[in-house]
Amino acid sequence: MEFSREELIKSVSQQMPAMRWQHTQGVMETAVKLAERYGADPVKAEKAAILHDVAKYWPVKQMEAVIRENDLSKDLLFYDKPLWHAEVGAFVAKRDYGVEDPEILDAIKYHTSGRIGMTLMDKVVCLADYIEPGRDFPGVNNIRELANHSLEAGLVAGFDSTITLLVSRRQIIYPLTVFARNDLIKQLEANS
Ligand code: DGI
Ligand code: FE
Ligand code: FE
Repeated sequence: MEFSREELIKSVSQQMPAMRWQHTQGVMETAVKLAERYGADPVKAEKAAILHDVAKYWPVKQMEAVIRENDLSKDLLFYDKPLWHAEVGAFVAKRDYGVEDPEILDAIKYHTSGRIGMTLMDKVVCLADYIEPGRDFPGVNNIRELANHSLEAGLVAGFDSTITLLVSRRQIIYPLTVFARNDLIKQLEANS
């Protein structure tokens, strides 16, 4: 069954603390704006935004089981747990919320890491996650500014901030994040 917008909002909001739901509402609003600005489908962008962090508060063991028992990237298990909710979220969107649209499912799946060849929808959701009004981290206003002109330039700055943070903490970087960043720079160079 497909959920209506209202049913989706009701169910997803109950699965997270109020703060995280507030973040999700910010991502919804920002994803719709970016979709309108850059020619993506705003209804689909909002739906992906509603669901993007649906698995954020799942117990680690439960996420691990879903990754092991289903067709999800097994290499995730070797990398930081904060990455897992993205692929698990896409799985949940399909299994529990009846979402079939690959554009929406991929935007959820790649919202944390990005990927090579990000679709317009992937870019809209990932960038909205970085710049929604509730976000406050060093450089966020610069990313907001860039996002007015270019999805790709905004995303490169977003991934740079994540990678810089991970490096400063001596944390492991998920290779897909680096591939996504490099690919976006290639796209910017190709269009300059
Ligand atoms: O779920 P959100 O907090 O809204 O944002 P997100 O889905 O972008 O998750 C960001 C978290 O993932 C942040 O705490 C950093 C962490 N993370 C760990 N390793 C990596 C990583 N993020 C990326 N992009 N790449 C990594 O290698
Ligand atoms: Fe997330
Ligand atoms: Fe998020």
